[in-house]
Amino acid sequence: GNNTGRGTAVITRTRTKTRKPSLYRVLLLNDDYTPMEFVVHVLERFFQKDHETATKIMWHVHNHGVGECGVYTFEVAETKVAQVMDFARQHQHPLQCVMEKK
Ligand code: TYC
Repeated sequence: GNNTGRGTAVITRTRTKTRKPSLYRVLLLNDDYTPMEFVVHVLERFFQKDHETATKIMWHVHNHGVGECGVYTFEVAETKVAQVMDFARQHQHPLQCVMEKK
């Protein structure tokens, strides 16, 4: 409210510092060389997908060129991208993982 009832104006705080964090989509990109099983493993390991969901996402990326692994706040999305890129490089696969603001 804005008034106590005796003509005394009172400023009430309508928002105390809470702000919805921006969200980022983490995407996998298709390529011709990364093995399908490796992509499924990445989705299970870094994005907590079950085997069936991971397989569906992998086929979606394979068929459409790009697909969503998950939606996260900036720092979490950044970490996922770095982890996937490191893991792919360690295994010498050209798999690309990127993030985009929703
Ligand atoms: N196109 C790859 C193949 O045929 C499989 C693949 C799927 C690669 C998804 C990357 O993000 C990817 N082996």
